[in-house]
Amino acid sequence: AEIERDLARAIDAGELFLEYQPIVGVESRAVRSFEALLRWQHPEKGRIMPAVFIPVAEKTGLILPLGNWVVREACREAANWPAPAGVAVNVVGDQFKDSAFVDYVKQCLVEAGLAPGRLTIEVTESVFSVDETVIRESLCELRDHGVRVALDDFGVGFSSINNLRAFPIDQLKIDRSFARAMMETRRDAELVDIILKLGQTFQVATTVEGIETEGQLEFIRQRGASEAQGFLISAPVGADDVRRLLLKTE
Ligand code: G
Ligand code: G
Ligand code: MN
Ligand code: NA
Repeated sequence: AEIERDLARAIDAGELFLEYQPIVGVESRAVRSFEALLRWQHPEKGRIMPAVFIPVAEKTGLILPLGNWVVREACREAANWPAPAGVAVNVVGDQFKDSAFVDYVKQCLVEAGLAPGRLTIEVTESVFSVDETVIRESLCELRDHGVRVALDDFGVGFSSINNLRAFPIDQLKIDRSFARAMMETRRDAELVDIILKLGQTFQVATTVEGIETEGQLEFIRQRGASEAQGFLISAPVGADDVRRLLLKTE
Protein backbone atom coordinates (compact mmCIF):
# COMPACT_ATOMS: atom_id res chain seq x y z
CA ALA A 1 0.00 0.00 0.00
CA GLU A 2 2.89 2.30 0.83
CA ILE A 3 4.58 1.52 -2.45
CA GLU A 4 1.30 2.24 -4.31
CA ARG A 5 0.96 5.63 -2.71
CA ASP A 6 4.59 6.52 -3.37
CA LEU A 7 4.39 5.31 -6.97
CA ALA A 8 1.37 7.52 -7.61
CA ARG A 9 3.52 10.55 -6.82
CA ALA A 10 6.76 9.29 -8.35
CA ILE A 11 6.08 10.60 -11.85
CA ASP A 12 5.30 14.16 -10.83
CA ALA A 13 8.08 14.09 -8.25
CA GLY A 14 10.59 13.35 -11.00
CA GLU A 15 11.72 10.12 -9.34
CA LEU A 16 11.50 8.01 -12.49
CA PHE A 17 14.17 7.76 -15.13
CA LEU A 18 15.23 5.50 -17.94
CA GLU A 19 18.34 3.45 -18.46
CA TYR A 20 19.26 2.16 -21.88
CA GLN A 21 20.77 -1.18 -22.82
CA PRO A 22 22.40 -1.39 -26.25
CA ILE A 23 21.42 -3.96 -28.86
CA VAL A 24 24.16 -4.73 -31.41
CA GLY A 25 24.33 -6.38 -34.80
CA VAL A 26 25.83 -9.83 -34.31
CA GLU A 27 28.18 -9.52 -37.30
CA SER A 28 29.08 -5.84 -37.10
CA ARG A 29 28.86 -5.44 -33.33
CA ALA A 30 27.66 -1.92 -34.06
CA VAL A 31 24.98 -0.55 -31.74
CA ARG A 32 21.66 -0.39 -33.57
CA SER A 33 19.25 0.47 -30.82
CA PHE A 34 18.71 0.66 -27.08
CA GLU A 35 16.07 -0.93 -24.87
CA ALA A 36 14.64 1.62 -22.43
CA LEU A 37 14.42 0.19 -18.91
CA LEU A 38 12.49 2.05 -16.24
CA ARG A 39 14.07 2.89 -12.87
CA TRP A 40 12.61 4.48 -9.77
CA GLN A 41 14.84 6.48 -7.45
CA HIS A 42 12.81 6.45 -4.23
CA PRO A 43 13.72 9.30 -1.83
CA GLU A 44 14.09 6.95 1.17
CA LYS A 45 14.27 3.43 -0.20
CA GLY A 46 16.82 4.14 -2.91
CA ARG A 47 16.65 2.56 -6.32
CA ILE A 48 13.68 0.26 -6.92
CA MET A 49 13.72 -2.05 -9.93
CA PRO A 50 10.82 -2.61 -12.34
CA ALA A 51 10.41 -6.26 -11.34
CA VAL A 52 9.22 -4.87 -7.98
CA PHE A 53 7.03 -1.93 -9.01
CA ILE A 54 5.71 -2.80 -12.50
CA PRO A 55 3.47 -5.57 -11.07
CA VAL A 56 2.14 -3.04 -8.52
CA ALA A 57 1.55 -0.53 -11.31
CA GLU A 58 -0.34 -3.15 -13.31
CA LYS A 59 -2.54 -4.07 -10.36
CA THR A 60 -3.44 -0.48 -9.53
CA GLY A 61 -3.84 0.95 -13.03
CA LEU A 62 -0.84 3.23 -12.50
CA ILE A 63 0.74 1.43 -15.44
CA LEU A 64 -1.21 3.76 -17.75
CA PRO A 65 0.34 7.09 -16.66
CA LEU A 66 3.66 5.32 -15.98
CA GLY A 67 3.70 3.63 -19.40
CA ASN A 68 2.77 6.87 -21.15
CA TRP A 69 5.60 8.64 -19.37
CA VAL A 70 8.06 5.98 -20.55
CA VAL A 71 7.00 6.29 -24.20
CA ARG A 72 7.23 10.07 -24.13
CA GLU A 73 10.59 10.19 -22.34
CA ALA A 74 12.13 7.48 -24.56
CA CYS A 75 11.05 9.30 -27.74
CA ARG A 76 12.28 12.62 -26.38
CA GLU A 77 15.72 11.25 -25.46
CA ALA A 78 16.15 9.10 -28.59
CA ALA A 79 15.47 12.12 -30.79
CA ASN A 80 18.83 13.47 -29.58
CA TRP A 81 20.76 10.40 -30.71
CA PRO A 82 22.35 10.24 -34.13
CA ALA A 83 20.02 8.49 -36.63
CA PRO A 84 19.30 5.71 -37.29
CA ALA A 85 19.87 4.58 -33.66
CA GLY A 86 16.54 3.35 -32.33
CA VAL A 87 14.83 2.95 -28.99
CA ALA A 88 12.70 0.03 -27.74
CA VAL A 89 10.02 0.45 -25.10
CA ASN A 90 8.31 -2.31 -23.09
CA VAL A 91 4.52 -2.16 -23.22
CA VAL A 92 2.02 -4.39 -21.35
CA GLY A 93 -1.47 -5.50 -22.35
CA ASP A 94 -3.41 -3.04 -20.19
CA GLN A 95 -1.84 -0.13 -22.06
CA PHE A 96 -3.53 -1.31 -25.27
CA LYS A 97 -6.93 -1.37 -23.51
CA ASP A 98 -6.66 2.40 -23.38
CA SER A 99 -8.13 3.31 -26.77
CA ALA A 100 -6.05 6.50 -26.88
CA PHE A 101 -2.73 4.67 -26.54
CA VAL A 102 -1.84 4.33 -30.22
CA ASP A 103 -2.62 8.00 -30.88
CA TYR A 104 -0.58 8.91 -27.82
CA VAL A 105 2.43 7.07 -29.25
CA LYS A 106 2.06 8.86 -32.59
CA GLN A 107 1.78 12.18 -30.81
CA CYS A 108 4.96 11.50 -28.80
CA LEU A 109 6.83 10.78 -32.05
CA VAL A 110 5.66 14.04 -33.59
CA GLU A 111 6.43 16.08 -30.47
CA ALA A 112 9.90 14.59 -30.20
CA GLY A 113 10.58 14.76 -33.92
CA LEU A 114 11.52 11.07 -33.94
CA ALA A 115 11.03 9.05 -37.14
CA PRO A 116 8.53 6.22 -36.37
CA GLY A 117 10.96 3.62 -37.71
CA ARG A 118 13.30 4.43 -34.84
CA LEU A 119 10.77 3.28 -32.23
CA THR A 120 10.16 -0.36 -31.33
CA ILE A 121 7.30 -1.47 -29.10
CA GLU A 122 8.25 -4.62 -27.14
CA VAL A 123 5.40 -6.85 -26.03
CA THR A 124 5.52 -10.27 -24.41
CA GLU A 125 3.16 -12.96 -25.60
CA SER A 126 1.00 -12.40 -22.52
CA VAL A 127 -0.54 -9.37 -24.31
CA PHE A 128 -2.37 -11.75 -26.61
CA SER A 129 -4.46 -12.91 -23.66
CA VAL A 130 -5.92 -9.39 -23.30
CA ASP A 131 -8.22 -9.14 -26.31
CA GLU A 132 -6.88 -10.45 -29.59
CA THR A 133 -8.83 -8.00 -31.72
CA VAL A 134 -7.75 -4.95 -29.74
CA ILE A 135 -4.13 -6.08 -29.75
CA ARG A 136 -4.11 -6.93 -33.44
CA GLU A 137 -5.69 -3.62 -34.44
CA SER A 138 -3.37 -1.61 -32.21
CA LEU A 139 -0.23 -3.37 -33.42
CA CYS A 140 -1.34 -3.09 -37.07
CA GLU A 141 -2.00 0.61 -36.69
CA LEU A 142 1.38 1.22 -35.08
CA ARG A 143 3.09 -0.83 -37.75
CA ASP A 144 1.26 0.91 -40.59
CA HIS A 145 2.58 4.12 -39.07
CA GLY A 146 6.13 2.71 -39.32
CA VAL A 147 6.72 1.72 -35.69
CA ARG A 148 8.43 -1.65 -35.19
CA VAL A 149 6.97 -4.44 -33.05
CA ALA A 150 9.09 -6.92 -31.09
CA LEU A 151 8.00 -10.09 -29.32
CA ASP A 152 9.92 -10.07 -26.02
CA ASP A 153 10.96 -13.01 -23.80
CA PHE A 154 10.24 -15.41 -26.68
CA GLY A 155 10.55 -19.11 -25.96
CA VAL A 156 9.19 -19.08 -22.41
CA GLY A 157 5.63 -18.76 -21.19
CA PHE A 158 2.95 -18.45 -23.83
CA SER A 159 5.07 -19.06 -26.95
CA SER A 160 3.02 -20.10 -29.91
CA ILE A 161 4.00 -20.24 -33.54
CA ASN A 162 0.53 -19.01 -34.31
CA ASN A 163 1.31 -15.62 -32.73
CA LEU A 164 3.86 -15.11 -35.48
CA ARG A 165 1.25 -15.82 -38.11
CA ALA A 166 -1.56 -13.84 -36.54
CA PHE A 167 0.18 -10.66 -35.42
CA PRO A 168 2.39 -8.16 -37.21
CA ILE A 169 5.86 -8.80 -35.75
CA ASP A 170 9.24 -7.39 -36.86
CA GLN A 171 11.53 -8.89 -34.28
CA LEU A 172 11.82 -11.90 -31.98
CA LYS A 173 13.71 -11.39 -28.74
CA ILE A 174 14.81 -14.78 -27.43
CA ASP A 175 14.54 -14.95 -23.66
CA ARG A 176 17.81 -14.56 -21.81
CA SER A 177 17.46 -17.93 -20.09
CA PHE A 178 18.40 -19.53 -23.45
CA ALA A 179 21.76 -17.76 -23.64
CA ARG A 180 23.03 -19.78 -20.72
CA ALA A 181 21.06 -22.99 -21.38
CA MET A 182 22.10 -23.30 -25.04
CA MET A 183 25.73 -23.69 -23.94
CA GLU A 184 24.85 -26.40 -21.44
CA THR A 185 22.48 -28.84 -23.08
CA ARG A 186 22.10 -30.03 -26.61
CA ARG A 187 18.34 -29.79 -26.32
CA ASP A 188 18.48 -26.08 -25.54
CA ALA A 189 21.02 -25.47 -28.31
CA GLU A 190 18.60 -27.09 -30.73
CA LEU A 191 15.71 -25.07 -29.36
CA VAL A 192 17.64 -21.85 -30.03
CA ASP A 193 18.37 -23.17 -33.52
CA ILE A 194 14.68 -23.81 -34.10
CA ILE A 195 13.64 -20.37 -32.85
CA LEU A 196 16.26 -18.71 -35.08
CA LYS A 197 14.95 -20.70 -38.06
CA LEU A 198 11.44 -19.68 -37.11
CA GLY A 199 12.59 -16.06 -37.27
CA GLN A 200 14.04 -16.65 -40.73
CA THR A 201 10.84 -18.35 -41.88
CA PHE A 202 8.77 -15.36 -40.80
CA GLN A 203 11.44 -12.93 -42.01
CA VAL A 204 11.79 -11.19 -38.68
CA ALA A 205 14.96 -10.02 -36.94
CA THR A 206 16.16 -12.32 -34.15
CA THR A 207 17.73 -10.86 -31.03
CA VAL A 208 19.25 -13.05 -28.34
CA GLU A 209 19.10 -11.48 -24.89
CA GLY A 210 21.37 -12.16 -21.92
CA ILE A 211 24.59 -12.58 -23.93
CA GLU A 212 27.34 -12.53 -21.30
CA THR A 213 30.29 -14.30 -22.98
CA GLU A 214 32.19 -14.29 -26.27
CA GLY A 215 31.36 -17.97 -26.57
CA GLN A 216 27.64 -17.26 -26.48
CA LEU A 217 27.99 -14.49 -29.06
CA GLU A 218 29.97 -16.75 -31.40
CA PHE A 219 27.43 -19.54 -30.90
CA ILE A 220 24.50 -17.37 -32.03
CA ARG A 221 26.58 -15.81 -34.81
CA GLN A 222 27.16 -19.23 -36.34
CA ARG A 223 23.45 -19.90 -36.17
CA GLY A 224 22.45 -16.72 -37.92
CA ALA A 225 20.98 -14.55 -35.13
CA SER A 226 20.79 -10.94 -36.23
CA GLU A 227 21.22 -9.06 -32.95
CA ALA A 228 22.56 -9.51 -29.43
CA GLN A 229 21.85 -7.84 -26.10
CA GLY A 230 23.51 -8.51 -22.76
CA PHE A 231 26.22 -7.72 -20.26
CA LEU A 232 29.00 -8.75 -22.70
CA ILE A 233 28.09 -5.71 -24.77
CA SER A 234 26.96 -3.50 -21.93
CA ALA A 235 24.72 -3.37 -18.88
CA PRO A 236 21.95 -0.77 -19.08
CA VAL A 237 23.49 2.73 -18.93
CA GLY A 238 22.23 6.21 -18.10
CA ALA A 239 21.11 8.57 -20.85
CA ASP A 240 24.45 10.41 -20.70
CA ASP A 241 26.37 7.28 -21.67
CA VAL A 242 24.28 6.42 -24.73
CA ARG A 243 26.20 8.77 -26.98
CA ARG A 244 29.53 7.35 -25.78
CA LEU A 245 28.39 3.82 -26.66
CA LEU A 246 27.24 4.96 -30.11
CA LEU A 247 30.59 6.63 -30.82
CA LYS A 248 32.62 3.68 -29.55
CA THR A 249 31.23 1.27 -32.12
CA GLU A 250 30.81 3.58 -35.07
O1 G B 1 16.75 -4.37 -16.01
P1 G B 1 15.57 -4.91 -15.61
O2 G B 1 15.53 -5.17 -14.13
O3 G B 1 15.18 -3.45 -15.81
O4 G B 1 14.15 -5.23 -16.18
C1 G B 1 13.31 -6.12 -15.51
C2 G B 1 12.00 -6.28 -16.22
O5 G B 1 11.24 -5.07 -16.16
C3 G B 1 12.17 -6.63 -17.68
O6 G B 1 11.35 -7.76 -17.92
C4 G B 1 11.62 -5.45 -18.41
O7 G B 1 10.91 -5.85 -19.56
C5 G B 1 10.68 -4.80 -17.41
N1 G B 1 10.62 -3.36 -17.65
C6 G B 1 11.62 -2.48 -17.62
N2 G B 1 11.20 -1.23 -17.94
C7 G B 1 9.86 -1.35 -18.21
C8 G B 1 8.86 -0.43 -18.64
O8 G B 1 9.09 0.74 -18.87
N3 G B 1 7.59 -0.92 -18.79
C9 G B 1 7.29 -2.23 -18.56
N4 G B 1 6.05 -2.61 -18.75
N5 G B 1 8.22 -3.13 -18.19
C10 G B 1 9.50 -2.70 -18.01
O1 G C 1 12.62 -6.71 -21.11
P1 G C 1 13.52 -7.66 -20.45
O2 G C 1 12.92 -8.73 -19.63
O3 G C 1 14.38 -8.34 -21.45
O4 G C 1 14.52 -6.79 -19.58
C1 G C 1 15.88 -6.90 -19.62
C2 G C 1 16.36 -7.36 -18.26
O5 G C 1 17.45 -8.23 -18.43
C3 G C 1 16.85 -6.26 -17.38
O6 G C 1 16.57 -6.60 -16.05
C4 G C 1 18.35 -6.29 -17.58
O7 G C 1 19.07 -5.69 -16.53
C5 G C 1 18.56 -7.78 -17.68
N1 G C 1 19.75 -8.15 -18.40
C6 G C 1 20.23 -7.52 -19.49
N2 G C 1 21.34 -8.15 -19.96
C7 G C 1 21.55 -9.21 -19.14
C8 G C 1 22.56 -10.24 -19.12
O8 G C 1 23.45 -10.32 -19.95
N3 G C 1 22.44 -11.16 -18.14
C9 G C 1 21.44 -11.12 -17.21
N4 G C 1 21.44 -12.06 -16.27
N5 G C 1 20.49 -10.16 -17.20
C10 G C 1 20.54 -9.21 -18.15
MN1 MN D 1 12.17 -6.13 -23.06
NA1 NA E 1 13.15 -9.76 -22.56
